[in-house]
Amino acid sequence: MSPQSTGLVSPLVTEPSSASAKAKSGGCGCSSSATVEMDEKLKERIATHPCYSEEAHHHYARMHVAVAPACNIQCNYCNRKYDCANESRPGVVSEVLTPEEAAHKVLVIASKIPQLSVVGIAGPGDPLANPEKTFRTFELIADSAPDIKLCLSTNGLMLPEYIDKIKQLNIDHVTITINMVDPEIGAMIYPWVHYKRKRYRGIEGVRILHEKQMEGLQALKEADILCKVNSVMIPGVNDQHLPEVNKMIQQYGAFLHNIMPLISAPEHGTHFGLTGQRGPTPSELKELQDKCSGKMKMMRHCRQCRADAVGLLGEDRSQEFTKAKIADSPAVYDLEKRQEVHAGIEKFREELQLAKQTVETNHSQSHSQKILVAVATKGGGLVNQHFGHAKEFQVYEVDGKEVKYVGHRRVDLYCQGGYGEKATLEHIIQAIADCKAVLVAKVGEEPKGKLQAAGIQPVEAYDVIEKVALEFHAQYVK
Ligand code: CLF
Ligand code: SF4
Repeated sequence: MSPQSTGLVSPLVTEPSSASAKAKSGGCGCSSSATVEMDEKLKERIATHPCYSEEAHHHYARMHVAVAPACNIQCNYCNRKYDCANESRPGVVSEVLTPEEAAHKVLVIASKIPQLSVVGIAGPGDPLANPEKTFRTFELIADSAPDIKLCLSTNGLMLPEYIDKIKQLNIDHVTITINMVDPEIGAMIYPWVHYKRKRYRGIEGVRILHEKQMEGLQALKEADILCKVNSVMIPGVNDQHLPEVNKMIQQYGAFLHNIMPLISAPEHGTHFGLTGQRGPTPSELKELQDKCSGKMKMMRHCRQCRADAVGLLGEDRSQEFTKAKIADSPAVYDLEKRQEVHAGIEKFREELQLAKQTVETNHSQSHSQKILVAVATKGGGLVNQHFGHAKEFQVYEVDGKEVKYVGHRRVDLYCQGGYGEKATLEHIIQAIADCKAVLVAKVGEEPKGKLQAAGIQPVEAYDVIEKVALEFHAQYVK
């Protein structure tokens, strides 16, 4: 199919001029979950946060500064000693920074990547097990880069102690990782907890952790700080239990729930990796997320970032900004330029929204058959990446009128310096085997044939994701 293009080109994602430009677009609803009422003020608070807003993650970047090496608990899925630049999972980091080095890095990156909107501290240990370093870093950033949002991710053990400090520093987004509300289940995840100079093993420690997590969640709500809860889905351990976690965190006032798959492999050296504990399949994960998405907003676009991640959520540019590479870069903070770039993004988002509404009107089909489609995108809410250049495919569920983001599938690059890798192509096809189409800017003849043979229709376009997806759906149901 050759869909008409909306002509939208993201201000931050450039593409060769061959990209055409014409008509209209649509399907709104790429919201990450069931419709949850949100007032204008709340929308504004999350509008540029790439994790709290699925829509924002196409346009705005985040970075993590790894200033917090110590941790006060042990999770059976964590081994912070392991580091590989190609590995992207929480806890993993190439180098730890001092608060001063971290603040310098933020200024350098904020000028090089002006769409940076959020700085988070997420490890490599627990930020609140390293309170001086964490809060000093936030203070330095707030002083020199006042327009950047501050974000914190913690296991929650020390959260009740630091609510006032968090509020005082204007940290408006806090994540707690809550994997259980039943300590019996928690005992299969946490072998020990170190609380106030004492180590508690087994269920005794898990009880303290659970109490502090719930206390912290409630205190965040009372302090009007937005709280996201991350939960790691561990098949056979807490997968059946997470709906109960979802229910309880809702009652305690969490804003968003992010259920992530366990990442587990023997070479990570974690307890779960070494004991052969598997992670969930994409369909198991989606089923659980769907089950929990009743009244609460679910996050489905998490990329399980490294503790030193930099860039849009789907990309990791951390290796471009190592200590050695930025040591001599000047820390110049051009607030005016950043504001100009953000204004450009907002203008583009408005146009994108209008285009989506038009398509929604034009595509209100009665046919509600749901299908999955995979999308190659470099951001901007557009189909704008070549098949061979994709390191991940975003997966959308499409019916006659709605296009809903449901997850992403990481893959190896197919195009290796001008030629395609046969084995890689097979893996990519396996990764998106449940999709009826793959929407790409371009695809070569070889992969095109193999995709078609596997029942996945390659669709070439350069346009708004929702528009291309809805047009394919219309054609598919015919
Ligand atoms: Fe970082 Fe986390 Fe803040 Fe985002 S990440 S501290 S809320 S700025 Fe985002 Fe990364 Fe998922 Fe975290 S994609 S792992 S949810
Ligand atoms: Fe690792 Fe984070 Fe668990 Fe600490 S809380 S053990 S850093 S995953």
